[in-house]
Amino acid sequence: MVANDCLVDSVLFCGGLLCGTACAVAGYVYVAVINPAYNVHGSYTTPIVIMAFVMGVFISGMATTVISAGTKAMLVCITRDPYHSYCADPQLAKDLAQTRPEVFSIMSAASAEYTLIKTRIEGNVGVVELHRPKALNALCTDLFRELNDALARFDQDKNIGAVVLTGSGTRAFAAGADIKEMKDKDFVTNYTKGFLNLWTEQIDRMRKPIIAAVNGYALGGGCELAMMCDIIYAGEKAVFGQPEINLGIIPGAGGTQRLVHAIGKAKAMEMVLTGNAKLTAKEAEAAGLVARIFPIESLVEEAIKIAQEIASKSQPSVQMAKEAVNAAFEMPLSSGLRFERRLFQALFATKDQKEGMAAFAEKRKPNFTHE
Ligand code: CO8
Repeated sequence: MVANDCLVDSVLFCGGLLCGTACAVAGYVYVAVINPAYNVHGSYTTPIVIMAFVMGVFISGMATTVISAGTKAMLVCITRDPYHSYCADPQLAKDLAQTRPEVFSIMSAASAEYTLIKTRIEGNVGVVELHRPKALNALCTDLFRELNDALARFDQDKNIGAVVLTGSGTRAFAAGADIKEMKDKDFVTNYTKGFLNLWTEQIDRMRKPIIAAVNGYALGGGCELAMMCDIIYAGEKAVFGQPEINLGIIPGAGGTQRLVHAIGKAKAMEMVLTGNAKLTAKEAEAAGLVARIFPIESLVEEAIKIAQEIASKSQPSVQMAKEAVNAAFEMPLSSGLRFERRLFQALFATKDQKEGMAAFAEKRKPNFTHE
């Protein structure tokens, strides 16, 4: 960025000088050649040339503001990298991307720089891999900063219809929150700084579906992170557990709530109170926590395939369907049914509903435009 900024500013500075010189030459030509009668004593030449130069620089200065903004915006579009081509302070840009994701909506997460996660795009699907293999992808503040940033960008990217979240390697999705980072925390700081709030805010407000592909351990915060997603697929060796009680704490991001909804009170209570009762992939599937099990080597590929299928549908319908299903956790049945009915009725205002039904009647595939 700094390099690009310097380049842009140098070009504009030279442009200013050139513009000033051109005006000075024009002034000289006017008083000395075109209209010498105006300057009979020759005494106006120097002041007029100087004034013309100053005016030229001033005019180019005003133009600079406009051109500079335009040029830098163009650089963002071309390089698709606002952290390093747009803003002089990459950390500031990252903070801004987190608090104001819409500012970076033209950018894709696939081109951003991360160290604790890896991202890529496969067709219309954004893929995020938690990447701390030596710590079994333990979840720390910096990892969540990157994860939230990537998710916000995928949510803003209109070419992305769904996201797959997985862990690097085959041993772990995530072995929980980073115990070494957490061990010295205290109540007052946790409370006043809202520990965990920032971690979970972005994933909670995602409009697009997220599929968790759980390849190995999903323990503590890892299990909770998987449950924050909309669908969980498991590799054959996946293990789900809430071992927090063994550390003198309890689950803090859904382990006592979402788990109960997913597998019922008895199993959830056993897992949370003993910390040692874990679910294998098969048990998790039987209990309803996991939608399907795949061989470990094809897990992510299969998850991406299903995410691509979801991404190929009308995005307004997919997002409303997600909202309606999630409402079942929050609302009494009668309110949930009313909410569902309103969304159902509203979808008849979309072009995709017309297209979907016309395509069925004409025996062809629908071409959704997400409008
Ligand atoms: N935090 C930090 N480091 C970890 C974690 C963790 N949660 N889990 C594993 N590691 C590290 C180990 O310290 C070890 O590092 P090193 O090589 O430097 O010593 C490395 O990963 C490999 O681990 P092990 O040698 O222990 O590997 P094993 O195969 O012997 O055991 C286990 C694997 C069973 C997963 C074991 O590592 C373990 O029990 N880990 C801790 C699991 C746990 O207690 N998780 C819950 C943490 S508390 C929590 O998650 C609170 C949730 C808060 C909300 C979060 C919101 C999203």
